Amino acid sequence: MTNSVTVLGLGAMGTALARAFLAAGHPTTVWNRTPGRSPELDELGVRRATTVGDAVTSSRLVVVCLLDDDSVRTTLEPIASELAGRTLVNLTNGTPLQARRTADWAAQQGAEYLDGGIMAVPAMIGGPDGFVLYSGSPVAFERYEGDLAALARPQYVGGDAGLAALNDLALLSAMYGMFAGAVHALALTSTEKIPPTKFTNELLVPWLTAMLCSLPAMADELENGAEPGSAGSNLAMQAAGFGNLIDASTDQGVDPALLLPVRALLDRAVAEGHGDRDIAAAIPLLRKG
Ligand code: FVH
Repeated sequence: MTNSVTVLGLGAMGTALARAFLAAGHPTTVWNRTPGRSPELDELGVRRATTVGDAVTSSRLVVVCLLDDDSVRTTLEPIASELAGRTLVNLTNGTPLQARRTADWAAQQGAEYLDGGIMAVPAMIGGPDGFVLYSGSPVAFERYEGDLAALARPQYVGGDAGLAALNDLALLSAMYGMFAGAVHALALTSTEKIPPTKFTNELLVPWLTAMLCSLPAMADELENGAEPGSAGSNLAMQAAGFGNLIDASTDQGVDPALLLPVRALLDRAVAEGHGDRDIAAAIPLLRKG
C-alpha cells in the first residue's frame, strides 16, 4: 500500500523528495513558504496546500525539509495541535541537540518523530546511490520504512533522535575535510601549468581512493588500541614531513591556512608522546575533557 505523504519545503531537496514520492505512487501534498515553487511537480500530480495546517492534516506521514532548525520551528509551532497521531520525519540538516529538542516537542504534541540525515544530493534522490540516516521512534521507522525507501536506502541508527544528525555531521566533516584537501591541492598545482583535469583524474582520485583503504585499520586501532611502534607511518615521521606542505604552499603563493590546524594536531600528538603511533593516536586529542 502506498501511504499518502506531505512534504513541507520545496527547495532543491524538498522538490526532489516530492518527485520521488510521486514517482513511487504516493499521493503527495506539498507546502512551501513561497507559493508556486517547482511548477514541474504539478504535471506529476502533486497536490498543493495553501497553508501548513492544510498540508499537515492531509497525511499521517509528514516530511519536513527546510533550510534549518529555526525555519522548522517557526513553520510547525503555529500548527502544533494538528500533529497529534501523525509521524513527523524531519530531514532538515541540524545538530543532535536540535534533533532531541524537536523529538521532545513532537512527543508533547502526540506525534511520532524521526530525525533524518540525507546522505545524497538532490539528483541522487530516488536513485540507488544515496542513503538516508534515521533515528528516533522505532515504531515510526518500522511503519514507514517502506514508504521512505522511495527517497533513498533508509538506514536506522538508533532510538536516540540525535544519532542521525551526529552520524550525518560526522560524515559531512569527513567530506569537507576531503574537499578542503582537494581544493588546496588544486590551488597548489594551478600555480604551475598542470591541467586540473589531468591532475584530478590521473593522480588525485586514484591517490584518495587508495588512501581510503586505510580507514578501517584506523578505526580498528581506535577501537582496540595498537602496540607502540606498530605504525607503518608513524606520527613523528608525518609531523616532520608536514612542514614541507606548508613551506611549498607558501613558496608557491598559496595560503596554507587549511593545513595549519592539521600541523598543530600532529605536533601536539608528537609532543604528548604519540610519535611512534599512527594517525589514530590524534583522535582522542580532539575530544575535550
Ligand atoms: N541540497 C543538498 O545538496 C543538501 C543535501 C543534504 C541535505 N541538505 C539539507 O536539506 C535541507 C534543504 O536543503 P535544500 O537544498 O532544499 O535548500 P534550499 O534549496 O535552499 O531550500 C530551502 C527551503 O527552506 C525554505 N525556508 C527557508 N527559510 C524558511 C523559513 N524561515 N520558513 C519556512 N521555510 C523556509 C525555503 O522556502 P522558500 O525560500 O522557497 O520560501 C525552501 O523551501 C537543508 O537543511 C540542507 O542542509 C540539502
